Amino acid sequence: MIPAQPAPFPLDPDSAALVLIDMQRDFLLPGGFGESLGNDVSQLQRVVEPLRTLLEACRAAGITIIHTREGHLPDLSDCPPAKLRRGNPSQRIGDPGPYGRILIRGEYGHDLVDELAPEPGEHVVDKPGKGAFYGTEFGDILERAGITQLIVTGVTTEVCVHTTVREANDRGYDCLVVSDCVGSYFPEFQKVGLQMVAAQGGIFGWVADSDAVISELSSEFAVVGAPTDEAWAVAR
Ligand code: TIU
Repeated sequence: MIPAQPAPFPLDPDSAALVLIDMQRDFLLPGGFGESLGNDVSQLQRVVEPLRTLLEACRAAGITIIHTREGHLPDLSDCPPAKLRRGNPSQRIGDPGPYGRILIRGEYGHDLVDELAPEPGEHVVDKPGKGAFYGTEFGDILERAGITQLIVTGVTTEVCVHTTVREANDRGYDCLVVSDCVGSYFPEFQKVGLQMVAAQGGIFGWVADSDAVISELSSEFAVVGAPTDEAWAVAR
C-alpha cells in the first residue's frame, strides 16, 4: 500500500503503468509552445529531476512505461482551427520557433527532454489533444498489457494531466497522480489541481509523492527479488 490521499493506494506493479505526459521541450524550454501561450516555463523544470528518479525506479521494477507527446502533423490536418487560433499570433502551432515548428511531430521541440528520453521497449504515444485517449492508441496499449492502474506524471497538472486522469477515470482505471512529478505554470493551479483529484473521497483518483511510490516499489522488489533459503543453499 502506498500512503496517499485520500486513502492508501494498493499498487500492483504487474497491472500498473507509469505514464509520463508531454515532457516535451516545447513545454519545458523557453521559446516553445508553452511560452508562446504566455507561460513561465521555469515553473515546469522542477519536475524533471524527481520524475527521472521515479522513472529509473519503475524501470528497475519492470513496470510498463508510456510516454506521451502532444503535437500535430506537419500539414496541421489533425489540429482543429479552434486550437490553432489560440496564443500569440506570431507563435502559433506550426509556426517556426527556436526548436523547429511549434508542436509539430518530428521537430526538435516536439520531442521529449533529454533527461527523460525513452528507452527501447517503452511506448511513445503521439496525441493531438490534451487527453491521452483522444485520437491515439493509448487505450489499446493499456488493454493489451492488462493495465488497470496508472501512475500519472508530467505536465501540465491542470491541463493534460487532468484531462488524461479524467478520461482514464471514466474508463475504469485507478489513477495515482504523483504530486512532485506533475507540474503547472501556475503554483495555485498545481495546488488546487492536486486537491481536485483526491477530493470527495478520490473523485478522480489518488495523490502521493514520488518518495512514497519509490519506497513501495523498493519493498515490492525486495520481496520479489529476495532469494529463498533453498536458493541460498544451492548458491553455497
Ligand atoms: N497549456 C498548458 O498548460 N498545457 C498544454 O497546452 N498541454 C499540456 O498540458 N500538455
